[in-house]
Amino acid sequence: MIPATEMIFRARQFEVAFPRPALVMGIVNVTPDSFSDGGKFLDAAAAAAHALKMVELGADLLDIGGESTRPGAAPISEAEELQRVIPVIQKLAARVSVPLSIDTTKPAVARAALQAGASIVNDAGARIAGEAMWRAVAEFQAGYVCLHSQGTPATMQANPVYADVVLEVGEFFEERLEAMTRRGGIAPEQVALDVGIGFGKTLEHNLQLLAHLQSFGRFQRPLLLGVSRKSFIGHLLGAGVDERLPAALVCASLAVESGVQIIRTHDVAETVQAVRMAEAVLARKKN
Ligand code: PT1
Repeated sequence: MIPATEMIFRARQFEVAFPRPALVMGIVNVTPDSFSDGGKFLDAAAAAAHALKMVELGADLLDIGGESTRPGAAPISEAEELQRVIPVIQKLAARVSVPLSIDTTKPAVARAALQAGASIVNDAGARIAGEAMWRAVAEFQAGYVCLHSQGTPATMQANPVYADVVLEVGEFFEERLEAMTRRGGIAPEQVALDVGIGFGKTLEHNLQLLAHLQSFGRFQRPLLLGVSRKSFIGHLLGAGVDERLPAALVCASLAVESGVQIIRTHDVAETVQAVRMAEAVLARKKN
C-alpha cells in the first residue's frame, strides 16, 4: 500500500485535510440538453434540485458547469454561460454547505461564480487562460483544479499525439504549478491536479494515464479524476453512454487505490459505494 500523503487543500473558507476518505464531486451540468424545460428559471431550479439530491446521496463537492467540454462541443458566449450558471450557484450557495466548484475556462465566469458563492475554480482550460484565471483564484483565495488538455473541445479528439503521455502530463503539472505559485499569487495548498481523461487523448492515452496515476502523487497535491460516462469506456467496451457506469466504478476504485482523492461523477450514490468498498479493503493492506 502507498504511504498516504499528508496535505491540505484550501478553497476559501474550506480546508480539507488528507489523508481522508476520497471525496465525491457531483456533476451539475447546466446545459440546455441537461435540464431544459424551456424557461431559464426552470432550468436553474431543476439543476439546483438535482444538485441537492446529489448532496443527500453523499456528494462532498458540487461541480457546476454551463459550457460542455465534451469532444466536439461548440463554445458558448460569456453572457450565455453566466446566465446558465450564476442562478444555480446562487441557489445552491444558500442551501448547501458543501464546497461549490465552477467548471469554466473563462476568467469572468469564474469571478462571477466566486462572487455568487463558489469556492473552487475547475479550469478545463488550464493550458489557455492562465494569468487572468489565476488572478481571480488568488483574489478570492479559491481552490483551483488544474486540468491537462491538448487542444480545445472543438478539435481535441481530432488527432491527439504524445511521445509519452504520462511524462508530458507530469511536465505540464510541474510547469503550471511553478508558474501559478511564482507568478500567479496562488499557494500550492489551493491547487488540485487532474490528468484530464478524454481531453485530447486517445483510448490508449487514457488507459496509460489511469495505469500511472500513482506517479502524479509526487506533486503532493490532491488528484481529481473524471471518467464518468466518457467515450473511452465506449471505445474499449462498445458500451453506450448510459451503459458505462460499471466500468467507471472500476476506474474510480482503481484510482482510489492509486492515491486519487477526488472523483468527479454523475452517479454519486454508486461512486460513494465503490470508493468506500475499495477503501475498506485498502485499509487492511499491510505496508
Ligand atoms: C474532468 C472533467 C471536468 N470532465 C474536471 N473537470 C468534463 N476537473 C468536464 C468523452 O470522451 O475529467 N475533470 N469537466 C467533461 N469532459 C468530457 C471529456 C466529457 C471527454 C466527455 C468526454 O466522452
